[in-house]
Amino acid sequence: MRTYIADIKTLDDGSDVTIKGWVQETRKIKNLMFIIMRDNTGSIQVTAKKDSMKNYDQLYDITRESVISVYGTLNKKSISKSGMEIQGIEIEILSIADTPLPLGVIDRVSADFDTRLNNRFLDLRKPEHLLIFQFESQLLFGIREFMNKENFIEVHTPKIVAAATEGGADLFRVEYFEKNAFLNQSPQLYKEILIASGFDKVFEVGPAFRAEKENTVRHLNEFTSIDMEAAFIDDKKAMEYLENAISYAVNRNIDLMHTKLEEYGYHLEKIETPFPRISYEDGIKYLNDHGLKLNFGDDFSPEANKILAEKFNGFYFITGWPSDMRPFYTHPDTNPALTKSFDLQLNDIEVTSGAQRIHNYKMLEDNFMKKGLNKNDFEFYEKAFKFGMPPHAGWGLGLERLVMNLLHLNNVRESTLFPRDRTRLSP
Ligand code: AMO
Repeated sequence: MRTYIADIKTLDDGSDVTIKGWVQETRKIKNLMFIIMRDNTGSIQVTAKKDSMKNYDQLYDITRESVISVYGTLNKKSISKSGMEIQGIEIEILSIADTPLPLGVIDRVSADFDTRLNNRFLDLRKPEHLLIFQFESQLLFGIREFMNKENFIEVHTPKIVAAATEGGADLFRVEYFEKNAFLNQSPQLYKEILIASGFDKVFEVGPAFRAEKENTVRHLNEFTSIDMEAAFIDDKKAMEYLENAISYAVNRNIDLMHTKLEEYGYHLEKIETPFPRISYEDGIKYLNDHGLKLNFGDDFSPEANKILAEKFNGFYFITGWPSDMRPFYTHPDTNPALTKSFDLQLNDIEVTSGAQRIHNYKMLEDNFMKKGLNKNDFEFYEKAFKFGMPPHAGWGLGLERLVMNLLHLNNVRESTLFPRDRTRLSP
């Protein structure tokens, strides 16, 4: 029976245990060796004595990052750092690591990012990097739990599609037998079709593809989008679902993982709702009062977002974006120059976009015209609006950006296992 290293502390002194993992470091004194061994829950010292171990000579030459299985006795009165060690009885070598390692797992000096990503399997063995993805996994579990309690149906929509969702320029083309197809930029059109299908409340967690040429610390060409769409709600209710889902999941993660996060230098504070809201127009005014020169219709530059981040310090919504700045499916406000839309920012980075959508067929047709889109390209989508489409609203939340910001990482690639960016397609 295997014991995980983190669980060893719950066992009694003198218990027999079997642990499995990687050789992190060795120290040798001829007839005695100390192995610091690591699994994905922690590390512990193992002692091996020549006179009691058949394969001691092989073990003596073991390389860092080799994989072993240790059967031994727990000593809780050890003078090692953790006050515990395993006195090895049998140590099986399962896999020998080559030397030199392309990347050190416990080296203090950090390698450059490209070397790390080229050897991502080793980079991810670092406990502080593994923790990012343990955090992400739990966060997603919390969001799913919240959505489930709210009666959302989790769905999976196609990723090979026939139409651009979020604008024609940023599409990856794929050959689809005799036809041209694209990798989907967002499940937008499909989640709306499911509203016409009477699903009422849907959410999806899946990949989204953007052929954006930007090479910044917040852009990926493939990211994970958490999307939701619900019938008979407006933009305000969609914002409530969003802030409640995020605060539920983040606060749950803090309860679960606080000690471990602090141990590795990730500081998080519990989140309170409602998040502050500022309208686009008030945002422009505020920024102009703080030295910028912005006009109605201008996007918020990174500098503008920094100024707003200082004001709000955490999550905040920017609501009521101009129609010209939002996609064709966005519902106009009473003033048709504005929309019933919002972005959720975390500090100076956008993590979510959302809106109430157009549900009136005629209004949708007009908007295709206004935005210069060919309605024939959207026939499969538009059809769903002709035969009974409820009012609806929703949002799309970028998982990697959310995790990056929550953990104060300085690059979205840190919260992506195998990032796809302008120059990287491998591993
Ligand atoms: P939008 O295009 O704003 O909206 O995307 C929603 C969220 O997805 C994340 N995101 C990205 N993350 C990493 N790299 C990228 N290149 C990237 N592009 C987007 C961001 C962003 O806030 N259909 C709408 C959503 C909706 O209205 O439901 C949409 O896709 O966190």
